[in-house]
This record gives sequence, structure tokens and C-alpha cells, in this order.
Amino acid sequence: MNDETISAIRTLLEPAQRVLVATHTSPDGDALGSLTAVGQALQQLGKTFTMACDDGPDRRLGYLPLLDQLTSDPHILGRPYNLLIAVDCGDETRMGDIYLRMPHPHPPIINIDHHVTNNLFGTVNLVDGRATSTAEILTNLLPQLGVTLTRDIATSLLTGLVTDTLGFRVAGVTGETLRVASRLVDLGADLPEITTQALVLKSARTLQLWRLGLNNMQLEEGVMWTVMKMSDQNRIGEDLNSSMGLGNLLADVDEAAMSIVFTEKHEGRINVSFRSRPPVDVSGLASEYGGGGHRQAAGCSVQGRRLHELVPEIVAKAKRSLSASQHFS
Ligand SMILES: [Mn+2]
Repeated sequence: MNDETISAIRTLLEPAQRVLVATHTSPDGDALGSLTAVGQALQQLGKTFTMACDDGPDRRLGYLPLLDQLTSDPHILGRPYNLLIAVDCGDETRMGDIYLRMPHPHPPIINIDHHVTNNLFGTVNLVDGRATSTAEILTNLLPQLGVTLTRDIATSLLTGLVTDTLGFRVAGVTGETLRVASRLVDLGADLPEITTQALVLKSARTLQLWRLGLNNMQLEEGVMWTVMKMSDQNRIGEDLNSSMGLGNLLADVDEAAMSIVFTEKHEGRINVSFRSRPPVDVSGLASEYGGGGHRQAAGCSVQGRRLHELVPEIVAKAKRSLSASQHFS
């Protein structure tokens, strides 16, 4: 985090009275933890702000401070903003309609993120691909903007760290990650409670969906994949916002080097979620289809392709990438 970037952020933030804070569609714990941490920071600084996300939160994240102020209402875009702060978005389209429908001219953008594929869409970009989460970057940034880290802000930030690191056990977790987490625990954030609520608990429906996904799973040449058809999701009575951890479960299989979950969505859209263990890098595969993410967790959303064509095409590419890198033979 260099001084030039910090002072550029201060220059944009100090005069801004009306701030829009936004995060990506299908928000995870890091997205909403970071969003509510920034909201609380702006509140402390006396700014007028709106926290926006196209999709509503998972109810298990309902404990996040200020989350009740989150809005998906497109009318908020009718108001004038002096500044947009985007958190946890690898590119501007990840914000969905919030960005696409924003009237021109757009306000300046502060882009705070940790995706290695970030396209630096901001007026100022605070992007660190080595950080485990956007929340980790914010833990270091906020005090430099004059914000006091309260217990509530620490709760939001620790939620981001815990969820993106799957409880501090993924590649990329360093002593620095643990030091940041320990500061947040010292401030009063409840690590076991956050881990249970944000990471461990899941609904019975989620397991019913996993069962359908596990029924369809296939393993060939180190690639473990499954397809969540719309008809299966309808049977459970729930359409999936994400693979809800199924991809992580499949990538934990010893015989697999990577997992792919294909989820059929409305209007001919197919979401594809990739997971791997080091050293296998799946971010390139997701980027090839207009998505992005991290080395070991990435995704894309493909429009206008049929499942029976797309699945074999991507699986074949995944197998080729494994054999080319000799991570699986
Ligand atoms: Mn993140």
C-alpha cells in the first residue's frame, strides 16, 4: 500500500459528501464485510452514503453491522454522488446494474480489491493480489484515513478474512494475515461465532442441492466436475446464487487437481465456478470466458451457450491445462 495511493484516496474522499459504496452481485462474506466496514467508516467520518448491491444478503450474514441499510433499489442511482467506492470487484461489470445503469457522467471511482485479474477500472486503484481478502486491505487502509476501528467494524472485517480464507487455511494465508486477524480479535470481533455463522452453517436445502450435484459428479484426468441443472434447482425449490461451497468440496478430493461446477441460470446463462489446490491456477480458464478471480478460486458467467456444448468444451480445456502444466499426469 504505497503513500501515493493513500493520498490519492484522501484527495477524493475528503471533499466527497455523497458516497455510493458498491460490491459485486451474489455477494459473499468478503463483499458484504467490506461493504459494511466502509459504510461504518463513512458514518464515522460524517459522510452521507448509500451501500448498494444488486443481490440481497445471505441471511446468515444478517449479524453484520449496518447490513439493514443495504439496498438493491435502482432508484438510488437517481441521486447525485461525488464518489463511488467499489469493494471486492475484479472489474466494473461485477457490480451489475449498479454500474451499468449509473447515469453519466460517472463520479470518480476508488477501486479496492484483491483479485489478481483486476482490470484497474478505478480513478484510484488500491489493488493487492497478495491480500487474502478485500477486508484485509481495508484493515490497513481505514486507520490511515482517520477511522477508528471499532468492535463493529472489526466484526465486518473479520467476516471478510474468515470467509475468503475458508477459516485461514487457503494458500496465500501468511503471518501478516494472522496478525491482521489478531488485531481484529483484540478489538472484540468474535472469531468462533463469525466462523460458525459466516462459514460453517448451511441450510438443509443446500445439502439437498449438494446431493444432486454429487449424483452428477464426474472425475477424469484430475478434473472433477458437476452440473446443477435448472430442473434440479427447481425440485429443491431454490435457485442457486453460487455453488454454495460444493466446488470447494469437490476440489478437496485427493484424486482431483481442480473442480468445476456448472450452474444453469435463467435466460440462457450458465455460471461456471472453478476451484483448485496449489499450484494449479484456474484464474486463466475463468478469464478466457470473460470472468476472473483468484489462482485457486475463480468463476465466469456464460450467456447464449448450451450446457451440452459448454461442459465438454471447458472440461477439455481444463484437462489440457493440467497436462500442459504437468500438475496431473
Ligand atoms: Mn474477496
